[in-house]
Amino acid sequence: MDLDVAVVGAGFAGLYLVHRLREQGFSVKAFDAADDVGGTWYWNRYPGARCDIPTTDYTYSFDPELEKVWTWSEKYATQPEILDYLRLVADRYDLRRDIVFSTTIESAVWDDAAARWRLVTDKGDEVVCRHYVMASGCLSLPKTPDIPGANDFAGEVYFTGKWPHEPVDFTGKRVAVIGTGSSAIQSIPLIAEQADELVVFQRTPNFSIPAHNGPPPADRLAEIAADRDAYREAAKWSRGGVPREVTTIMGTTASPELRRERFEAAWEAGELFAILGIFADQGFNPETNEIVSEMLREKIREVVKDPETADSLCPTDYPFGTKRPCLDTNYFQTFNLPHVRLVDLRKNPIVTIKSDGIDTAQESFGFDAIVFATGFDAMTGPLVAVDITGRNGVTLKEKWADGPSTYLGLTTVGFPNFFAVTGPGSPSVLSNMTVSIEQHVDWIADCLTDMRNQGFDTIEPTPVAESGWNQHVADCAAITLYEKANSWYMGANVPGKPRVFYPYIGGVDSYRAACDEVRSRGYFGFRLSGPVGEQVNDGVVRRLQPDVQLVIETMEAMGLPPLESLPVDQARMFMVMARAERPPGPQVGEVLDGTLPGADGPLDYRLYRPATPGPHPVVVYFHGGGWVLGDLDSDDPLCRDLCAQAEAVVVSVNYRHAPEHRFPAAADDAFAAVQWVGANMVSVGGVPGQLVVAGWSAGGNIAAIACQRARDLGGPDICGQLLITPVTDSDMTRPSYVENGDGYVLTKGLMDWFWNHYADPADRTQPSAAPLRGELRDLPPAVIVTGEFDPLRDEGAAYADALAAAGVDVTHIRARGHTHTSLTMVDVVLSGAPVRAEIFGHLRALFPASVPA
Ligand code: NA7
Repeated sequence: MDLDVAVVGAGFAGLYLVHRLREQGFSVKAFDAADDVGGTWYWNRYPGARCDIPTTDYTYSFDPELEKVWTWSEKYATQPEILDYLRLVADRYDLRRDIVFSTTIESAVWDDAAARWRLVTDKGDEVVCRHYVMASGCLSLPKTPDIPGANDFAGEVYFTGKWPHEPVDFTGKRVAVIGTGSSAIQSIPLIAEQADELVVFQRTPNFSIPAHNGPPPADRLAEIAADRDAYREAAKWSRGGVPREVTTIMGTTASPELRRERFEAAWEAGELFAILGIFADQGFNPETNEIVSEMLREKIREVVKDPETADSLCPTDYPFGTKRPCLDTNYFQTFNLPHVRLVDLRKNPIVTIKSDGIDTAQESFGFDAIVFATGFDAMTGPLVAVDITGRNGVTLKEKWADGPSTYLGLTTVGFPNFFAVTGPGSPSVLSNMTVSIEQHVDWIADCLTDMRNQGFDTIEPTPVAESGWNQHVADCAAITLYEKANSWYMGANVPGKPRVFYPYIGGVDSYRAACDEVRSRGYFGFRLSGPVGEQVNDGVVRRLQPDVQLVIETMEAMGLPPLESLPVDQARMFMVMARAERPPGPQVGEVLDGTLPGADGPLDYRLYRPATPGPHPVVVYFHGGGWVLGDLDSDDPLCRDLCAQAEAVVVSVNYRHAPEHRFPAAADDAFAAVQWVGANMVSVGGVPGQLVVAGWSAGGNIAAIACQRARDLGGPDICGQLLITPVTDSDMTRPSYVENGDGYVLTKGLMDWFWNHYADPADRTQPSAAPLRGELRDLPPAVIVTGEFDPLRDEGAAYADALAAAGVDVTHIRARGHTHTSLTMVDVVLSGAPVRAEIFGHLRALFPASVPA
């Protein structure tokens, strides 16, 4: 067999691949170990098996006519109904003639000379193909039982993921169910209806909400009927693959009444995306997550009568949503039945399975049947189960020994013309699978068609693109709570599996945009070759931190006028309005407002004192805002964070602003303030000798200048300077101005506006405006922070380099994926938190050890 494309799997993905690729004129065959279509829905025939996305959405959308000939009977259809649907699809598009059933692909080797894959089946047949697509599903390789004695049981053994085709009857039997994941939670109530005795062995309790199953919701059906195309399109551009309004309500700031109202509404909806999206911050903020978790636990306690059982069934050691929540029908109620028991393996672990039952540490149980509902080697398991050898003889299993590495979750370096549908690093299991599958299949079909049209026959991602994507996938996960759970999303359910976050949490919408962009930029990040030669458009498709990107997109969507187009008073008003809803920043011990003498009259300051007993080191801080905007409130959350994390008294000074007070008023005030604090260290609660001068942006500019003046004009002694994305020069021709001059909040136009308000062109090259042009020897040790997407990046870096060249001790922190402003957005841009922790760690190191009195 010599094919254009060989596909592994005949489930949702494989079926659509065969259809789509055949339509595009490719020769294609799919191979499946089963004797019929269905994939997941072929194997998972356990009692109660249903989808957990409403079936109105868990459906193909590629053909409107198909939607007319099929009607789902329930909100969450059963496995037999979904399998019937897939059989209908196979018949309707005559797919079976290109599917080879009862056949497993055991190995695949890339033949570089022929630019083809050579596959071998379990029957020993060879299949040669140009492209090889694994459409083998994310949850298709059941986990091998990792319990001692698992093979010794002489009674009936069942795996939920490989359930027999003939009916199983538990009537009159003593049955064990091991596991309390989705499969167990769906099957337990039905097994309990038959069994004489049912014992559920639970390692980790799961959150579950009632599915409220029944006919498909009328409102959803009406919405689809009204405009099917718009509905399906909205699904494609939604976060999870089901159209939903995304809330901006934060759990921490919502009133108790609003929290309850939103929770009960989601509970009534009985949908995963509803319960996972009650509050905007529940997936990020542990406090909000705990609010939701506790309401869910209350529901469990309301149902389960035995308090000890209820207690065991309440998850307490991972945030809600970080293990996939379940939908159930009478799951918790089942534990009130007299013949059903829960064994909490944390209190009473399994010692061994034996021929006639299970021994735990405290008890011996006899059983007639054991049901293993122990889950899957998820996502990577089915891919590395095939012996896939790429270029240079490296297998996929070897390459992924420390965790998967993909470009877009679709492709991987070293494996040309190899594609994985819903692979690791794609939204896959975190999304409505059918929407993600269609998107992947369409992308692959478009890609192969483009290649054929353009005369390429091989495609492979570049190492740069792949490592960039891996980084982006990790960045997206890092700001969520997912990494706190021992879930199969983290590979934690399979002993020895690398602990990384396997799927992509950035959203179906963002993901689709990235894939579309890759294609529209000439297969950006891919190497293509063929008779026409070679094409490489190398690069990283997503370099901004995901939350920074979200902030930028949100601001763009608001269509705000550029600040530089506004008169100064309106720009200031806008800044005040923009911060109305922002989180307040961390608690500190005390906040006091006062005045200190500036260069030309009193200046307001705000003092933040840590909660710990003083005295403390002192940081004099100058806010950002281009010498024109900003005040004591503008940088308040950042000052709190600085105070709390560096355990320092922070004196934030409101210097005079331009255009009312032009150059060098701000710099003069900054130096006066530093002198005053230096002279009043003890009275502000500071340790003499432990004074750091700090600032952000224009505040970093005047902080740097104050350090130069203190050196030249007799003090005070300054032990360090912290300059966060500072203005150090007036030269706007450096590459970062070209690369980042537009689109990253602080623009070149805005910087022009600031400079014009602040200083005459002739003054801008003086060291009091451009500290980079000053004398740099004998300055205090510096921590300098630059943002990758900041127009000021290169002048900040130039200052770090110049200080180092002048013999000053410098730590330069390059904030990857950050802009000029993003690090200051405390509790909004969560990816800034680890960077600030690093900054404040270095800041603490600037303080000399205090001399005991
Ligand atoms: P899951 O969700 O992985 O659940 C498997 C369950 O089995 C889970 O409770 C596991 O506990 C438990 N388990 C696994 N190994 C053991 C051992 N050795 N001892 C005791 N208990 C064990 O798989 P499902 O099939 O239920 O659901 C998979 C997905 O399909 C689901 O998320 C939906 O998307 C549909 P653990 O939590 O690992 O401690």
